[in-house]
Amino acid sequence: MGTTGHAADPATVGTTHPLDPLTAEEFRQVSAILRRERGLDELWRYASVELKEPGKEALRAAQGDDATRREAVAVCWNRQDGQAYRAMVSLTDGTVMDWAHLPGQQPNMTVDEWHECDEMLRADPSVAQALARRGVTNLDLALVDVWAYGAALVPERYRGLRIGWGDVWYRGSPEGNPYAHHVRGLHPIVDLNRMRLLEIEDSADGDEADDAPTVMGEYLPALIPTGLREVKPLHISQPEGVSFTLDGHLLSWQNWQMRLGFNYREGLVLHTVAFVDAGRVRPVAHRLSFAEMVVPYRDPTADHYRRTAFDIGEWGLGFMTTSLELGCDCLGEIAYLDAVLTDSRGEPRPIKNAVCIHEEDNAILWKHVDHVHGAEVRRARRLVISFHVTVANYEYLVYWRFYQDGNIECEVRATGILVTSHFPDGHQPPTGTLVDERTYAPFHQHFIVARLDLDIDGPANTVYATESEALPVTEDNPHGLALVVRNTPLLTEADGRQDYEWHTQRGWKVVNDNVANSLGTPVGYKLVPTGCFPALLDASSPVLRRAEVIAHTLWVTPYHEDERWPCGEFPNLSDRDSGLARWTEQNRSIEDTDVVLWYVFGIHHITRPEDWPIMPVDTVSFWLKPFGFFDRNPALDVPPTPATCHQ
Ligand SMILES: [Cu+2]
Repeated sequence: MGTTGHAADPATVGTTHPLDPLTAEEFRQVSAILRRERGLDELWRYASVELKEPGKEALRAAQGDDATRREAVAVCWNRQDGQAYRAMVSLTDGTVMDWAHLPGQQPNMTVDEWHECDEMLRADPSVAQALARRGVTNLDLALVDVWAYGAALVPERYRGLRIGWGDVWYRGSPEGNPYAHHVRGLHPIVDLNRMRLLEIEDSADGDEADDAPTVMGEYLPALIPTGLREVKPLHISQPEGVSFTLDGHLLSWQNWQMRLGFNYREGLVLHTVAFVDAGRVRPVAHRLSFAEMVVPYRDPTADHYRRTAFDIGEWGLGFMTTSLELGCDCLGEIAYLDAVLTDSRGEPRPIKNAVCIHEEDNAILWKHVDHVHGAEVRRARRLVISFHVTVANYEYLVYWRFYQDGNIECEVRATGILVTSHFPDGHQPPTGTLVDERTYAPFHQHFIVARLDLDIDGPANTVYATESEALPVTEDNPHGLALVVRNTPLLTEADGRQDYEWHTQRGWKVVNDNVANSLGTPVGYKLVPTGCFPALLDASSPVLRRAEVIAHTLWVTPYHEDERWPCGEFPNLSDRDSGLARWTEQNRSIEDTDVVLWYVFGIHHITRPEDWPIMPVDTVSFWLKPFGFFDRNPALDVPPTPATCHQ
């Protein structure tokens, strides 16, 4: 990761902190070491290479020798025998420290396989014939989008292979939307290791060419049926520069400080988030990231029943991160971070402008109008750290926002192109919305699992479920007005499995019972559960078996270095997850210890006609709000801007 933009200090770029992501040179070293020591040749693919982040102890002793050691973890597999391995590589010593066989595991899908598979299939005569039967003869307009399988749905004859299933799409014109026209009932099944077609499922019955509806699936200005409306220019100007500083990967703004990381799977990672309170650095979070995203399509028809994407575990938010453009994606005075990852040969693959850092005006922070003094008002400003991910047809835009009053907001916007398919004359399937002529968009859900390793004023924290309760009408409460709050400590991992409860307005406070504010109450942060929804899945559903995490809104575990992936390390072709549901069977104590919260939120996507042909952003978020972390409003010292806002 390198830095560009206004805020980076060129003098400090390149200084290595133990949490800095691997550099292009370090990725090259990893593949060179594995080539030399393990004979990795062109038969092998790399699924992932990432920094082995130092554990908490090592970080605390960051002045010591251990903290400066650089280590990487690589997952790779041999395409000939399909066997996967995890390598621990010491960059400091130039050696392989550990080489572990991973029998029966399929590492994540790679971008290279996605492209190679599309090319291979479009060159295959049987795909061409199937398309010709449907009137599509220009293969340059076709796209085959390969998806990962869940083990339960893999035909018996292909068990154990690294297989994928494909959807076929075509553009209406060379510049047209690649996902505008779905080819119904045509699904190639592929062996990704041999990169060959195993079979084509083709339900074409008769003349399918006449069957395709006329749809308007375009969004480019030249292709839409209307002209463009007028808007006047809007400029954001910070003539004296920004209020944040970016020193290497260390970001500081308005009492906040944190380190920015990036990897193939989580994309952006926020490390060691702290609030500087009257000169004291007070930890809030050790590490914040997205650990999984599960997207089951809720349509049992032949075209959609396999559509259960694990966008993080199967594909990787980092791998799917796209470059941001000034003035288009981020407006104003922007600092960018570049990222670097690897391709499936282990070669560095840079992503220019991967992460955007900027300040935004956010209307009012606080205000009061007094009849003597008049109005006293402060404008709110927030620091936004964002990255954009394109997963085939869909975009996810991730925004972490830090506020002057200690709030943290995590927002996700989904946009891009809906999966649609058409249906014959007659009734449309009941599990989607009609969006165009004989074209429907299946209902689906996006479950995002945020991994929140909070350290509220230190690692020893307890999570409390906090609920409101109306007391019954009694002599002391004659009007039934009394409202009390019940705080229930979650003591074990079984307690830590929590669901949202509307009737009690349940939320969760992460409290350090060992540290009190000046009011004498323990300091805490509250997870405000917005954007959550129930799984609505039968217990026997294969996707629930692979992603038990989505059955609850919140899980709490004691911190363990190896517990990172809630649906298991390798969800690709998984049968049952080996993540949160398994770890929490131990029912470990989560009281007064270093806890990790796994918050499940996202979009229950009941598709709309307005989501077609390109979807305006659907926005969800959750908040972490200080609750007794400060003694009073911590933003009293925010100055009036401009000064005339002060009477
Ligand atoms: Cu959606």
